[in-house]
Amino acid sequence: MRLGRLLLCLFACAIAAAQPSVAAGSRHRERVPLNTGWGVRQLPDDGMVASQSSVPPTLEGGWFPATVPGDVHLDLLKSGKIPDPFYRDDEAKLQWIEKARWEYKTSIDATEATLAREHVELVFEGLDTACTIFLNGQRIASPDSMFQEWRFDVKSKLHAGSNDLQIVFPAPMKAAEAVAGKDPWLSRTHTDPKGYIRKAVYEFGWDWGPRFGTSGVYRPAYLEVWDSARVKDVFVEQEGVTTSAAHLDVHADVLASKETKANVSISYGLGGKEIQADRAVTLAPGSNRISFPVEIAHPQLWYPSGYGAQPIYHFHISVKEDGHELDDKNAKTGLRSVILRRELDKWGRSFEFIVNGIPVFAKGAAVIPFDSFPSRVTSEKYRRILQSAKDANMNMVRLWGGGYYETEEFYDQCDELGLMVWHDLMFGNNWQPGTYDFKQNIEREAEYQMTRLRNHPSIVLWSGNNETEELREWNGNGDLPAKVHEHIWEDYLTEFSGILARTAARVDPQTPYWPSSPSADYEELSDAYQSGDNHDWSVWHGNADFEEFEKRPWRFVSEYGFQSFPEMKTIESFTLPGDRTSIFTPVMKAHQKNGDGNRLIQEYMKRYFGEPKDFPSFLYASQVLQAEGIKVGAESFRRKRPETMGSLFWQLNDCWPVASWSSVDYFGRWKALQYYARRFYAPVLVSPHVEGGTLALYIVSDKTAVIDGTLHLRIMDFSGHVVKETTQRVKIDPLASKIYQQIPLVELSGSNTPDWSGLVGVADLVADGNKMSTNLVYFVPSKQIKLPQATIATDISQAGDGYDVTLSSAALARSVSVSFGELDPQYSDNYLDLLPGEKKTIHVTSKASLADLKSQIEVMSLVDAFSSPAAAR
Ligand code: BMA
Repeated sequence: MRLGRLLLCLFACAIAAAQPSVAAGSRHRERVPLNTGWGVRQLPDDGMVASQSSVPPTLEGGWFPATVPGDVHLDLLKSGKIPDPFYRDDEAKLQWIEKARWEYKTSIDATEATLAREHVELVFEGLDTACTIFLNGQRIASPDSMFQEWRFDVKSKLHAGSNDLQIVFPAPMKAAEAVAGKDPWLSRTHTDPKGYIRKAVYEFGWDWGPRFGTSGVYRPAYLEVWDSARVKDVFVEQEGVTTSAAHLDVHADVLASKETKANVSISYGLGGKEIQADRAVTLAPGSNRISFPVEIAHPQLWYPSGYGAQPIYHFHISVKEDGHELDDKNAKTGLRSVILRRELDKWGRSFEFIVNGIPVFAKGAAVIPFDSFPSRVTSEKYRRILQSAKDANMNMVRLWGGGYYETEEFYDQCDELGLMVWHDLMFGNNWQPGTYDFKQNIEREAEYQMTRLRNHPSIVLWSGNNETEELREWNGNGDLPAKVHEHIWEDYLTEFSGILARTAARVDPQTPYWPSSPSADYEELSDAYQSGDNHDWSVWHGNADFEEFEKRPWRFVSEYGFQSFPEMKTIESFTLPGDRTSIFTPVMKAHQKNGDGNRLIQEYMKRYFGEPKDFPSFLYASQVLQAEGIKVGAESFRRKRPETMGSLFWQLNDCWPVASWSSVDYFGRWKALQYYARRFYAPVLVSPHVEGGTLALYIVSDKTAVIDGTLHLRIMDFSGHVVKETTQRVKIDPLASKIYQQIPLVELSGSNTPDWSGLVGVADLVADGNKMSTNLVYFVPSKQIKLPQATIATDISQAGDGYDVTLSSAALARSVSVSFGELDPQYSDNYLDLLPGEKKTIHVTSKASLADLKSQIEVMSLVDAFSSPAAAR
């Protein structure tokens, strides 16, 4: 018996053993996971795409183990057939995988009990992407979207015992081109063929991500059996929610295969069981909606982080026939009201999220896929990144439109952490096809995803796409013949302001819909009239100075950014020593996906700081540069409240180890920007700003109540000599930004010929004895600041689950970073400014010994990164 067939039998036996079976005599809906015994092999390129072949491949052998959920890159890696795709420049060597055809195979052990059930359905929650499914050699279907559930009635195609399930994945681009080829407009619109299959576009490479066009069963697969009726969905529609009452409609969508006399019961509450009700119904064949009106007096409301708690109410629906439970389903949600307020005002039309009646200034960042290989993202990874967002005082993340719809785990954590989700639909930076099939496909996708996700209180906006409306102005579309351009635009409007907007209104009426990011909903804009959200790429892509952010009249900034390198430990994960001699080595450039990005970082470095003395210093200084740049933007946008009501910088996370705009790297290590974000997104921020020959001390408060505090200003030189000091009692307005003190510069220096390059302003805001915010301001451009050499003393002592590292310096030390060589602890803070003579303590969570920490501690401040103080200027 040839090896291939032997391997297959081995798989089959393993399956029979492993596959749980349907309980005999049960009438309850059941699932039989299909996540064991999978094999995968490469198929010869037959030049055909799967949808054209109605018979499964018959050739022998070539199988190796596969994991479901998973994908072919990870299966090849696990079988040692390829090196780590992220290592050095191996990405380029692995492009053959995307160009190959792959076949996945397992067998389904169908028991008598399974086949005795009225309905036996084969369900795939996520197939990446275009493929053909065969069961016992029979073609079942040819899915073409990774964003929909695929469910097939297979009862008649199964027989008792072992059944062969095969899935053939053609090369993704081949499949896409085959579909594109059928579009009569393609030759005129030149629409990118990859848009014709609904696959996460980042897999084809992005300006922060590698190209790994993978294939596989990337979400759970199972058999689902049921009788008479099953609960498709439970939707908790929030008709009206205030602090005094919540008016809900709990809809149970029940699919019945025949007329069924049933009893539907509901129980709900914070604990899920407090209140019960039930009703006798006659289910008609097909989909039935049974709705329970629910009134909750003085509900506990769900608030974004920083405004309150995130209580979750639980709901349970059960459907019984003759006392037998046919199916039951849980649902949970947080009670809140969300409005996207867009009202005319002196700046144009506002763009603000009103949650439970509170105008919330959105503070956050964009989230991209957590890994190049979606199926291997763990809940720990979600936790590390999303908890990092909350710990940095963020209250919103924007799920960017070039990735994929996330797992329940992601949204559950956002619900729990109070992170609002601006949810792009998965359309990124490309004109989309306008074919009838495509429009049907995306409507099904939106219906499925919005139904799946609508109970998550964290989702506060559905946004049609990323930067596709914006394409109208650039990307050469202007060169297309007017008729073609008009046709593309008509399709765009039909899809993003028609089909998807209507689907959102029908499926999730309480969540606002926005056609695109950025967009002004097609309003004419001018400097005097601003509306909608903006992607401000004047800095970085526009090569402008950071100060450019301060000139912007935006209503809501949903993207702006600057790049940096990750820290040495992350760089070491994909390089050899020889790769780490310069940021321009081939391997370092292979981990920079934004073209000449490394040169742009260097150019800004010279513009603001100078040339770092070596490779490690460049890494460090790039992070400080990024953090200082984004700080200018974030503080300016917050000072502009209520004209500006949102700041979401690009980007929070990485999908692999890379130089990028992220603030937290692929391994979850915080960059300087994340520590800065915690400060510039603080609930109450003192933001000193030099403007109009004065120093204006703004205080921005996201608090809902007035705060009594003390504003303390010291102007000092870099050895701590204070030349001017003021203290002022302040009553801080809630939910507002205001100047609380403004002093002409001439009054600040305490000298007629001040050397501003040697002075710093320190603003402290204290309330109830706590320092709410501290911020420094310089009076000359960064490059002219005469930073002194600073000797930083460290004292490490055991404390709690780690150590306290206390830092002090006789001279001002900017952006002091503490690290510990090979050790990889977590830090309560880092990249902080040390004022002369003032101690600062960082708590380090680590299991290492005190001796290890003492021997490996490394402290660097900005001046140290440059060969001499002058160089830091
Ligand atoms: C915007 C984003 C992303 C991109 C980023 C940086 O375009 O929407 O597509 O990665 O800028 O260039």
